This record gives sequence, structure tokens and C-alpha cells, in this order.
Amino acid sequence: MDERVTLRSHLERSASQTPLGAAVGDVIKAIAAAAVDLAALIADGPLVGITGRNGGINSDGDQQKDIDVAADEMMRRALRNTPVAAVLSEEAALPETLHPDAPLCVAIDPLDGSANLENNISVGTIFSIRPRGNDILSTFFEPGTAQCAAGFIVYGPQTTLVLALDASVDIFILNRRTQEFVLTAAGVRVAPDTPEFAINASNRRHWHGPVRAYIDECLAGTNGGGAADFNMRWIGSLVAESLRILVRGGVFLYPADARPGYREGRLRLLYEAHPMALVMEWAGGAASTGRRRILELGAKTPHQRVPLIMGSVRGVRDVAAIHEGIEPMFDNSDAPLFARRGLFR
Ligand code: FBP
Repeated sequence: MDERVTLRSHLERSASQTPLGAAVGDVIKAIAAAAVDLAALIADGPLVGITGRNGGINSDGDQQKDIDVAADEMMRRALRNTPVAAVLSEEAALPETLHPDAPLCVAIDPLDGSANLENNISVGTIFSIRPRGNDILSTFFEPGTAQCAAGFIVYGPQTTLVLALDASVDIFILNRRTQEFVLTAAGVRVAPDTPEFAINASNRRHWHGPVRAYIDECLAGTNGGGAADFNMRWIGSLVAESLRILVRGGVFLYPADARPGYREGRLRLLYEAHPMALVMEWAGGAASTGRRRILELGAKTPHQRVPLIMGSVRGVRDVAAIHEGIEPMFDNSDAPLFARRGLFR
């Protein structure tokens, strides 16, 4: 028999730690149970009628796939039986009120990166839990420091749950035989420094000066005047990139850029950047826009986008350092300032 700690026993232990501990545990259990079913649906895909084709347009104008719609329904259904006042999903314009007097609010991306499924690359669910304030909408607009727990599930070769709870980050893997998540890494720490970066480099011509300067320095390598020989990874799946950073460090960047619709970045503050920032910080890493700490930002609209730079503290610090004193701008293609200004020289 497997004697390892299950998610269930981990949550039972946590329930008495804080006044909201039991309620938070109920929400996490519900999301995890839905994730078990979603993992099976994703694994079967076309065999059970999931075509990966269009399911409509979501509230923000994004093309949805049939699996996005199914994932959204599964997560909402699971949360209906939990002490949640309202849930904000990527797939709906506004938060849905569930139990107005319940103590928690949840923001969720039911299935992040679904475009990756066609070619069998990892996708995920991202969630953020916070105490309900007097007014539901303003609860979601509180800074990310208001979160009491957050995490994500990666549907990949394994189904992995990364959980930030009680100021610790723990990793669980789904045991397919028992259908239980089992603790495989406790108190995970992000390496403070590793020479690996992740960015969609095809957008280089759209980046603004500081981001271009940072990446150019990484690419220069030791024989080009840089401090280290960097490796690069880009999966195009936020959950997979985040898990890689937890396992072996590195810095991830999805900056703002000059393309229409990307001036505030691509990723959403409430159900992508906030939860990932909590995970990174509680694991000893960092998360920033390049100018401000992500967890200090409050949203003004439910689906607000934000530049996200996260991972190893020294990498994030280096990106922030190169932004200092530079106004946000997009018209500085290879401007001389950035040709001169660098981190390593
Ligand atoms: P969705 O929110 O539309 O699912 O997209 C999010 C995402 O797939 C992230 O997982 C990933 O980091 C990013 O978009 C990739 O963006 P791009 O295709 O521009 O490189």
C-alpha cells in the first residue's frame, strides 16, 4: 500500500491552521476532483468526441475550443458545492455568483493553452482563491496579496497539481489507480539563479527596449560579452513553463509588446499572473511586470492583461534592473541607449 501523503490528508492537516482553512480545503478538493475527470477527458480526446475544434467565442473575444467549454462547465459544477461566493472564469465576462454569503471567491482559467492539445502538449487549469470582501466584484479587484491559496494542474504525461497553501508550495501527482493526488515534493524552492529563459522570441521586433536588451544579453553568451551561456525553452503553455521553473529554475517572460492587443501583455492578471506569482513567491522566486511586483497589482477589469516576468529571483531582478528609469515605449527599435545599456557590461 502507498503510505505517502495524499492531497486529502494534506488538506485535513491544513484545515485547522487558519480560520478559512477548512473552506479553502473544500475548494481545493473540488477543483482536484474535477481535474481528475478533466484529465481523463483530455487523455481520451477524440475517442470520446472531443474534436479540439471551435466551441464558440468567449466573453473576451477569444476563440474557444469544445474542450474549453467542457472544462469550464466541469470546474463550475464542482465549485457549486463549495463555500464559494462567486467564481470568475476566463470563459465568462463577469463573476458568477454561487453562494453570496460564503467566505471565498475563486478566479479560474479552467483550461489554459488548449491550442496545445492538437499536438498532445501539456495544458492546465490555474486557480486563485481569496477571502470574500463586502462586495464581490471589488473582492476580485484587491491586489494579489489578498489570495489565501493558488495553484495549477498540469495535464501532461502525468497529471500534476502544484499547490501554494500556508506559505508553502507542494507538488502532487495523480495516482491513476487510486484516483488520488499524492504528495511527491514538499516545500519546493525555485533555484535563485539558473541560466535559462523562456520567451516567444518570434515577437522580438515588437518588444520594447529593456526586454530586447535583456534577451540580447542572454543570447550573447560568454564569448559575446555576457555573464553566462543561457539555454532557452518555450513551450507556449504557461502551466508547463511554470512547472519547469519550479523544478529547475529559470526566468519566463511574456512582456507587453507593440502589437495591437498586446500593449498590456497577453496573460490575465486574475487567473494567470496572480496565482503564478503567489506560487513563485511562496517557492522563493519572484514575479514582476518588469516595473512592479505582480502581487501588489489590483485589477480594474475582470479580464485585465498584464506583462508577466517570473521565476528565479536573480533573473527577475535583472529584468527589473534593466527597466529602471526607462519609460514604457515601443518605438525604440535597437535604439542606441539599449545597445549601450546592459546587465553584464
Ligand atoms: P490562452 O489563455 O488563450 O489559453 O493562452 C495562454 C497561453 O497559451 C499561455 O499558456 C502561453 O504562455 C501563451 O498563451 C502563449 O502565447 P503565444 O502563443 O503568444 O506564444
